[in-house]
Amino acid sequence: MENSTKRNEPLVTHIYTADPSAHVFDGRIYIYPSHDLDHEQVSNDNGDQYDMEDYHVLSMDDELSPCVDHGEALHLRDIPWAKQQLWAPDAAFRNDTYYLFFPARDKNDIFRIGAAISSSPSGPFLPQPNYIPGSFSIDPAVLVDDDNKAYMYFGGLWGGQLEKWQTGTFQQDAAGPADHEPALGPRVAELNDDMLTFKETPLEISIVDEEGNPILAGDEERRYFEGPWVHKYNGSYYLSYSTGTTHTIVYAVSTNPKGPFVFKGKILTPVVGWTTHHSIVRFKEKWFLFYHDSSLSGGADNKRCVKYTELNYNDDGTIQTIDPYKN
Ligand code: FUB
Repeated sequence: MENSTKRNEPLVTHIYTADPSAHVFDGRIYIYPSHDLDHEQVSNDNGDQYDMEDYHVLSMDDELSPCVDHGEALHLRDIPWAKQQLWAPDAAFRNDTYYLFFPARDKNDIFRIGAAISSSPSGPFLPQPNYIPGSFSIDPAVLVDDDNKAYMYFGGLWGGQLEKWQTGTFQQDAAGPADHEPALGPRVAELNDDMLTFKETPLEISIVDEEGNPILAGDEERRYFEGPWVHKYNGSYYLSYSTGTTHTIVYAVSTNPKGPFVFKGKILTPVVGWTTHHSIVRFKEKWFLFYHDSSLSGGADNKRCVKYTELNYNDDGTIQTIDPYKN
């Protein structure tokens, strides 16, 4: 008999999984994670230890019900433009089609974002022959808004190469802003109706404090690092992300899907392992945080496991901070 899923425990233990993007499709929770390989790797700042080659889709009937692995949904060998490193994916449903969005290094070692399509939320997904024109960096997250407009959020520092795109073209040796300068923001681009191309040149999102001042690059407790996710709650847009070097999931709020977003606070305290990456989804009147840590491998940065827990709001719309290791 399959085991039921428990809060704050790995959804699956037969493979390593990370970077969960959760969605409700057809009344079921689908999770689109990275699939970490069981490789011994030395960690470096370029993220070479994250050498993933395929994606598996997971799903659950309900909270606490067994988590099903639907098997390989897309493999690197079938993506014509991609060379290596299938990092954090996301999925969306529109036009009666399921779309899988994913970053990978192209043949020139530049991270791009690709799309693949399926008639089923569990795949298999058929990749497009080329990456999305004008895409770069990592960690796509797609919001299909209530008016049916779709926005892709993306970008990540260090191995994710966002620093190299400050001029709009790839600059191999570009460094990030100085500590006293505004931090780099994630990018957002509205998608065309085909969901396979950008409607516009990606825009840099501004994240500001309560006084409207930009969060600075040296403010590592609050500045954007990677892993954007946008959800709506009571009509406001919540942008949540990883702070990278300080290992926290934080969030900022806006009335506009393109910002500016006002920084609010912490969602998730640091987890076991260097990276932290999450998604937020509503299911049957409850809100859930899907996240990962490295507990299943005893702390190996590149062997992570996806977990979930409930997320709660205060009356003023702020999110209660979660420490996943405390009851
Ligand atoms: O899994 C590879 C990378 O690690 C992701 O793209 C980042 O968000 C971080 O979790």
